[in-house]
Amino acid sequence: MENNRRDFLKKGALLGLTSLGLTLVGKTRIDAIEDLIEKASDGGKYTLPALPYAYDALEPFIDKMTMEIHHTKHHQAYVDKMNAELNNPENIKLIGSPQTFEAIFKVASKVTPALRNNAGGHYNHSMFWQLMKPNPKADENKPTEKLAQLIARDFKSFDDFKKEFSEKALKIFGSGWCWLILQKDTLKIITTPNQDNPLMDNAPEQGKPILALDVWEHAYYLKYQNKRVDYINNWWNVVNWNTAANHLNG
Ligand code: MN3
Repeated sequence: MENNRRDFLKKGALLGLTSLGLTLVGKTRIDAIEDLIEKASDGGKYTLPALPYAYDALEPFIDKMTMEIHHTKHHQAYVDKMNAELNNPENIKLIGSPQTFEAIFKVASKVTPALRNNAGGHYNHSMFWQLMKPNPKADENKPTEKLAQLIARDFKSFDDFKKEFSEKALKIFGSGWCWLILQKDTLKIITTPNQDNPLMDNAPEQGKPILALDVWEHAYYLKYQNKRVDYINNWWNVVNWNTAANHLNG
């Protein structure tokens, strides 16, 4: 964050105008996860980013009620609890200032479990919303250009990649996430439990997140009940490959 912007936010906080300051300075929609990271905070608070589409926009693959509850209840709760935990002296000492995601994830194994879970929850969901889009031509939904080439190089073909990703997502025991990550120059598929992610110091393998899938039951249970496999198969129709491609360069 630029100094003048940070000062502005600080002054806003002093005047009790933090949320107004963030609204005026920030974007109403995040185009990239970096925009969200930038909201981190010398006295500011994290806020729930707006969805980049309507709650019913991903129908029939993901239903309106699931999206609305997932965004306004689950994601909002992660944001609120993250903000609360950032005031915990134990966390303040470990993270330093500013309290960016990068700074938090670097010491994820040491901060309070509540901060690790809720900061992960806020980051992962903010990324997840951007990685989906309404798609009238769902059956043509594929990565293009550089990302398509890297997937073909590291997984043989797009179909092989989809198969491996879907199988790993299906096998996660309980709640967690499936990720496509860039590790050095290689694409890999990994999974994490709970709200952990590949940027955390405790991740089974670290790398830059390219694609993410939430397989918590709250992401699909209303429509698909116990059939996680149907949710995963349908989710491919709404993947936003442009966002994923942008993560390669981001
Ligand atoms: Mn979720």
